[in-house]
Amino acid sequence: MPRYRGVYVGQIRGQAAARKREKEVVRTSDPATAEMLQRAEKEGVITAFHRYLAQQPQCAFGLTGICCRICIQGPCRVKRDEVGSRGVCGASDYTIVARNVARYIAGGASAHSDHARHIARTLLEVAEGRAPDYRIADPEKLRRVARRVGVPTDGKSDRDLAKEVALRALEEFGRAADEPCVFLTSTITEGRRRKFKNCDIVPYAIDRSIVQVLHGTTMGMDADPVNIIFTGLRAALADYTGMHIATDLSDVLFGTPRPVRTEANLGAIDPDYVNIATHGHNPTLSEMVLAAAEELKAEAQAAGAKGVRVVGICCTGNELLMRQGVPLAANQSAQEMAIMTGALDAMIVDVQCIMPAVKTLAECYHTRVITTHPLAKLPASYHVAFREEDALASAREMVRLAIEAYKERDPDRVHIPSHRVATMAGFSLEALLELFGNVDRERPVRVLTDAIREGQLAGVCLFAGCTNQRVPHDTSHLTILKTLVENDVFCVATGCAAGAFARAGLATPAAVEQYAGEGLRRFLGRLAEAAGLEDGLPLVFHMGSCVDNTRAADLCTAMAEEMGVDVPKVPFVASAPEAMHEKAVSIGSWCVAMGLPVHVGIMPPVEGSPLVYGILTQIAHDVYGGHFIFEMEPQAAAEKLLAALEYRRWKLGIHQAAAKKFETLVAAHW
Ligand code: SF4
Ligand code: MSK
Repeated sequence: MPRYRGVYVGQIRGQAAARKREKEVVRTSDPATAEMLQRAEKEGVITAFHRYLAQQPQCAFGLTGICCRICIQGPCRVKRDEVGSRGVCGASDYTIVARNVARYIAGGASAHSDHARHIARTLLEVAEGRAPDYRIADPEKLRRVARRVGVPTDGKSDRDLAKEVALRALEEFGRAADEPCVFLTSTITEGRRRKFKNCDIVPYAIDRSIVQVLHGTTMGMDADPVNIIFTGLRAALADYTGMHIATDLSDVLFGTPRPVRTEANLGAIDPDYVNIATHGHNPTLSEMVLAAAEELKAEAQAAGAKGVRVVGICCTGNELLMRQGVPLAANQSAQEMAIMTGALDAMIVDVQCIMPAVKTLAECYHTRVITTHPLAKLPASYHVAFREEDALASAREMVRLAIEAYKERDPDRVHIPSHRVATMAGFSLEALLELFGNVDRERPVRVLTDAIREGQLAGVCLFAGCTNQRVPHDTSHLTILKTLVENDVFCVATGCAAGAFARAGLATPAAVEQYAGEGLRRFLGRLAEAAGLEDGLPLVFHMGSCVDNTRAADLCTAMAEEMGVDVPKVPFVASAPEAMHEKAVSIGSWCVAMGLPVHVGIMPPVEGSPLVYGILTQIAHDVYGGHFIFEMEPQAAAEKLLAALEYRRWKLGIHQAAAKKFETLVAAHW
């Protein structure tokens, strides 16, 4: 068995596929989005699908990462066909590409961790009695998190403990001492702790790790691509730390998700109701909007509606879907379609992935776009400053703006696609372990690892990530998922990838019948039977928003510990078929550092440097046991992911046999 199977080693494929992309506007697998795009064409409405085409051809220097704008002697471009071509300061292709990648990671880490800081500060305010509209919804999780991060729990009230945990979390952002971030070190294997220490990529403080990237990549600093990437990986692990804080403390405040059944897609918008879409990422806002919507039902009825209906877009949609069963209307690329239904009365946004275009588009309808965060305002939109101390009052103000807008709705302009499918969600790690625990209460993860060892399952794949106009919307997600499940891979998903599966009806038991291979079908059937679920389980398990990827990382860590190996030996892969955001670069990078093969279905701007390309696809594997697989063609990507799983299963078998034969665990280490 070769070290790699497939052709991805050292292969630079160029942007040929991207250049040959289809030129038509309707580039989506989602029937609701397709219907709205056809309508857009008819009505002359401009969407991201149009703007992407208008941007073509995009600059080849930018696409391959060899454009530097770090100082104002630039922009400098390295010309690939000119030997010795350098930036004005002498920076070569590998320095420029590596610096750009590291800055992507820092951008992603800043977004996730600032989100986390917001949640931690909210928990502190709750503990100190300054945010009366919130409560500690999961005190058990609070105690579990406290014990994990070294906060003694005995004899403490929930509020006292919440205060200590919130302060411990806030310490992670700006600790002065050189002590590792505990939300990282308490959730990874011993092997990973050692590896990160030996490679000197342990973050001591989140903010500091991000600053180190910005400092190390400013003009006249680090020119060594390996060192730059390692500095970037430290920020990526800081990103992981922030994400873990965000997920842990959101569960404490709003409840740890449990399985829910609901529906998804644009058809969830109901013309008889005042419709509000919450869009962005942070549950501190969307949970309050949902509460205010229920409270103001009578006011909506007085305005002639049946009530107020909340739907979700992007990841705050995933948060509400996971905990409250609120229907998910759209993912990132389809956010404008919700406004185009003509029945959306307000879009309430907080942070990240909100296209500035939504405000422009809303001008053509009656929709109120309401911004809420000091860092994310849209010119000429409504702004209601959201403060935790009077959260419900702020949320009521927003819902009332929606009710006012409803009165201006033009029924002749309402066009809601009928597509609306059943979906299941709410599979936090705790919920998954409970499911496995019905088969083996003592060692729940063993149910999964045994199924892999016995050949019933081929491994686990985490689908993470966004949607990206460079490829047809949702298409790569669906193609790769269908191929993997047919080959008995247990699949979990987060973010807009999970949104794609939900809206395509794949997060359902019916999809298991249609697409799952024999082994996966038997595995899911056994779990459903043990849990007494007559309707069965979904084909793919929705684990939350993009900030919740640490739930899946924790599953992988639990598998490694159950199997007695480090992560690089676990048959676990990750795929971001339509990666878009800086956050996706950051997540992919920490997944690689954790030891996972990570497929990315959009070529990031790294091809300008064969050296950096090699670091990401090969050297990373030598050092961390994880590496990137850049593959734009979804069927080929699925085959490469299957090959990576097969390789790990094969290697695991050899090591386990050697460990047994020679009675040594030496072989268990990477
Ligand atoms: Fe050009 Fe160097 Fe300035 Fe970058 S840092 S813009 S390569 S002079
Ligand atoms: S919203 S970061 S497009 S997953 Fe989280 Fe979706 Fe990616 Fe934004």
